[in-house]
Amino acid sequence: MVGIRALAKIWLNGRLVPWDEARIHVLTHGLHYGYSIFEGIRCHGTARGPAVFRLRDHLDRFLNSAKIYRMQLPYDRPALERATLDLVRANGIPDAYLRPVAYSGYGQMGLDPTQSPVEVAIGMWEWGAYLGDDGVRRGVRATVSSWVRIDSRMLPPQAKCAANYANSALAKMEATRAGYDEAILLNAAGMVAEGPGENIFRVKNGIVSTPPASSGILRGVTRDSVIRFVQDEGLEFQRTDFTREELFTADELFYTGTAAGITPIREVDGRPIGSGDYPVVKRLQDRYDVAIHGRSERYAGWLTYATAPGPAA
Ligand code: PPE
Repeated sequence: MVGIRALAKIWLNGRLVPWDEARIHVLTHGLHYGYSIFEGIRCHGTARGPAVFRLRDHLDRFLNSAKIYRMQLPYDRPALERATLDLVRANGIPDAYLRPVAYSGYGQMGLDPTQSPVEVAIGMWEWGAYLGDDGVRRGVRATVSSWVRIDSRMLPPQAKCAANYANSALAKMEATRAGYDEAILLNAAGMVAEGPGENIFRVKNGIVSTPPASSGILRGVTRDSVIRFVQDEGLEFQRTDFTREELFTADELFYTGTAAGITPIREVDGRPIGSGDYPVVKRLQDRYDVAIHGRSERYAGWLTYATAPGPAA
């Protein structure tokens, strides 16, 4: 089952290579021990050509993930920015998902990853809404997972490390096998943390809230954008923990993420959320749409255009 359509190129260790040639050895160290960090970034068609959304912020998080894991990346942020834009241009697809990944490569086995070379790649493919277009419009059905979100005493949740996603995959499979669309994970203190691949927000009596970074979440770039949209909409915002029962009693709940965009949650464990229409979510979705497609000066600083720079004026 191949879910992704091959594009022309992948960026691998400093070069654009044909899609089918971006291969690795089965004894790649990171494959065995999860020592791999990654990012998820989107690029969208705009009136000025493809634009990558918040490229710098994603790459900063990538570099921070590397730092946390003592991974020496052979490329700095400007080099990774150039590589990303080269890849977008080479593939000629305006709307796509970009996946920078760095991992301990083929060299040594055993737990110390620093004995193997660090490999860096950027993949790109067309990826629709993570939880479906219908989910974005009508909301998804969520369940509170029996799996507890990892916390920073076990694995640093703010490093986007492949190992964290074993926890996410368990929660995701549990949810979908039980007939739900997505999971909600609580942290070790029993408070709401996030989805397996999304942050979560709650709206109650006009106040929008989301768990703080200290609740053991990935500090999402979309979460950060949404906080700005909430403020620009003149809505009250709080970074605060909430409990499972506060999910049930919310007026609106929604997931945010690069893959998921802004996706409302229509039901949690069989309890319908709010009235079933999403007035706040819709306002935030509209702002997000305007921002990613370069239709507002207000958010112009978040876009990096992939079009080749013109001749100096
Ligand atoms: N929490 C987790 C655990 C997470 O993986 C993501 C992104 C977020 C929150 C939202 O972060 P941000 O994308 O910066 O707003 N999940 C990525 C990977 C999804 C996948 O299945 O692969 C993503 O959305 O790109």
